[in-house]
Formats: sequence, structure tokens, C-alpha cells
Amino acid sequence: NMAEGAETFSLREVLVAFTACVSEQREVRVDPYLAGWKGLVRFLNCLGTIFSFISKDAVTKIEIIENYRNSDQREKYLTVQSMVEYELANGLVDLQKRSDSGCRTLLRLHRALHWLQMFLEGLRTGKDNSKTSVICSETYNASLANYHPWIIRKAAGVAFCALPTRNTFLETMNVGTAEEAVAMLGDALPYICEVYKITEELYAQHKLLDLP
Ligand code: 1PX
Repeated sequence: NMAEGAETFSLREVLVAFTACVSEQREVRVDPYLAGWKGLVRFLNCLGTIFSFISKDAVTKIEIIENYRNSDQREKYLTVQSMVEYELANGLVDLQKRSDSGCRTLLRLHRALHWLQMFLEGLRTGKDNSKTSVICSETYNASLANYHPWIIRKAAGVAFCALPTRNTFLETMNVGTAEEAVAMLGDALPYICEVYKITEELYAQHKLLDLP
């Protein structure tokens, strides 16, 4: 529902979740990671129903991991590191075919986080009159699109056209003026980059970056 909580909902609170992800031992905490994604999905839903197919897929993936966090094995899923260790040690990660392991599911969100990082950086450094749709499609094509079949890429391209101009988009974030939104992005991005980098290194180390 678009009207629901629209007045109080700010993207600042969403991006703050990502600042809480990295622990002192440089582990990625699963709960704030999922909280960050949930907030992003909520924001995406405010942009219109044309993005529903995207938010539905994200929600499905968030819920798969949330279910592990609510299961008897919840402590094993406290951090991305403990999840990888537990699932690998117990043969829960299928390397041949699609499964619903935490590792393969989080990998999809991890790849999307790479897109997010580039998109937010594009927004932050873009000119006032830039088109959000162009920033979005360029960063998508440079990242996530490589993992998507033609039909998804096509649908995504159509949806991107519905995005407002950069300034309107920055104001939709509810962080104040466009300048204030840009400043907030500059503050939040290093945290998102750090979460991405730690996860990427962990997955590379365990050869999990190509999980089906
Ligand atoms: C201030 C800016 C905030 C922007 C918030 C945007 C939140 C975006 C949330 C996107 C989450 C996308 C998760 C996609 C995971 C995925 O790659 N899934 C595919 C593979 O899954 P499978 O289980 O089959 O291996 C799945 O096929 C995906 C289907 C849905 C289409 C995904 C298109 C993603 C486009 C990302 C750009 C979102 C545009 C937002 C515009 C602002």
C-alpha cells in the first residue's frame, strides 16, 4: 500500500541498517542485512506496482533466510560467516542445481547489493538533470543483468522507464532536500561497500560465487 507510512518513511533509516551489519570481528550480521533489504523493498513498492515483480522476488529471498533465522538452527544463521560454515560443513549447499540454501539465496541479494552500490553512487554523483532511468539501466547492465535471462532484463528495462528524474527521486527518498539526500548517500555508501566487499571475499574464498 503506497499511502501507508509514506510520511514517516525515510531512506535514511533503511541505509542505517547497513551500517549495523559489520561486527567487530568483521562478520556480516544477517538480521540488519535483511532489515536493510526489507526497507529497500518498502521503498521500491512506493515507486509503483510496475516494480512488483522485482520486490516479490526480493521478498521471497528475504523470507527464505528469515525462516532459517526462525528455525532451530537460528544461531547458525547469525552471520553470513557462520551460515557459510554451517551449510558447507553439513552438505546443505547444492553445487549442481538450484536449491533453497541460505548460501545461494543470499548470493542473489549479494549480487543485487552490487547493483545498489553502483546505482547509489551514480545517483550521488549524477548531474541535477540526469535521468534516474539511465543511471539505473547502466548500472543494472553492468552488474545484475549478467545473471538474468533475456525476459527479466527486458521487463526490468521497461520498469526503469517509470523512474522519475534524479531530483524527484532524491526527494522521494524523504531525507530532506536533494542536497541532503546526496550527502546522506555519501555517508551510507562506505558501509554498503564494506558489507559487499566482506561477503564477496568470503564467497570467493569458499568458491561459492557461481552457486546455481
Ligand atoms: C535509493 C535507491 C533505493 C532503490 C531501492 C531499490 C531496491 C531494489 C531491490 C531489488 C532487489 C532485487 C533482487 C533480485 C534478486 C535476483 O537477481 N533474482 C533473480 C534470480 O533469482 P533466482 O532465484 O531465479 O536465481 C530473479 O530472476 C529476479 C527476478 C526479478 C527481477 C530483478 C530485476 C532487478 C532489477 C534491480 C533494479 C531495481 C530497480 C529499482 C529502481 C530504483
